Amino acid sequence: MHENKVSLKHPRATSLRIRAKLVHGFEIGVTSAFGLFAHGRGEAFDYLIGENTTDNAKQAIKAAAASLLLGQNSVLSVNGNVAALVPEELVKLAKTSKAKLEINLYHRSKEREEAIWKVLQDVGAKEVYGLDSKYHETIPEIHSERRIVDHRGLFIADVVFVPLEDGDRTEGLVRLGKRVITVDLNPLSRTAQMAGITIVDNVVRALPLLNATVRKLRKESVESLQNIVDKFDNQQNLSQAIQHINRRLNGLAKAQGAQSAGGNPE
Ligand code: PTJ
Repeated sequence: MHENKVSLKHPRATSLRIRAKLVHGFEIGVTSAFGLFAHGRGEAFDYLIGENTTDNAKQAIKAAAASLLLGQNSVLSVNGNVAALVPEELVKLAKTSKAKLEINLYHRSKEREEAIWKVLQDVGAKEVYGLDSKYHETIPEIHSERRIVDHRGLFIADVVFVPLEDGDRTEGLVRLGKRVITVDLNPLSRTAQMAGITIVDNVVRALPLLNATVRKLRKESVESLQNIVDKFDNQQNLSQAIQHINRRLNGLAKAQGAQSAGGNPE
């Protein structure tokens, strides 16, 4: 079903429209079948979070914006899920933060790379790295297909934005000394735990906010941007994300209990 066919009156219209975008991405060869599973896991966490951008996510977004602006060589890594969900926002972010775009897939295939490149081109991307094998370089620290990176992009990057990432690559990139920023609805995932900055939010809500924040911070001095990054503590932020879920579930459990008439009627 195309996203426009989802009735806006449906109580879960937003969630269904996001699903429809991913299914469309799958049908045109952009998203992998594994990407649909990954989305299901994300959806479950979003349900627990309350499908809203939390204060701790906003703090992480601010630190991410400052970090991208500070990077000498910031690279936004594009996979099949983000290409289906937020292609325009990614291309905008590359422009506003002067970052490069690189297609880097876990379930790598030439066909998917080409399909993603087309989606990015359709929304205004002029240059995308990762496609030309002439520039391919292998990072031994990474074991998946993601170890093949572009010499002009991820290989030399100091700041890398890797939304919806797998734990192995995050670990590998951190080991290489890169500043890793991720978006992950699961605060317990290995990626969320390993990254330098984890935005615990749905990528469809986080990206527009990240773009707006980059635009707001663009004129700030290097010192002031550095101050924002230095003040950010990812472990504390993740702890707040987990506490948020905890509080929310406690509140819901109490409200549920209050509905009880007392005892199980025979
Ligand atoms: O396109 P490819 O081949 O590069 O593959 C992309 C996927 C996402 C399939 C690949 O990176 C993968 O397998 O990722 P994981 O290890 O399943 O991790 C994805 C993480 O993203 C999980 O922790 C999910 O909870 C989270 N997630 C899923 N959907 C969203 C999300 N986080 C934010 N926003 C979402 N919409």
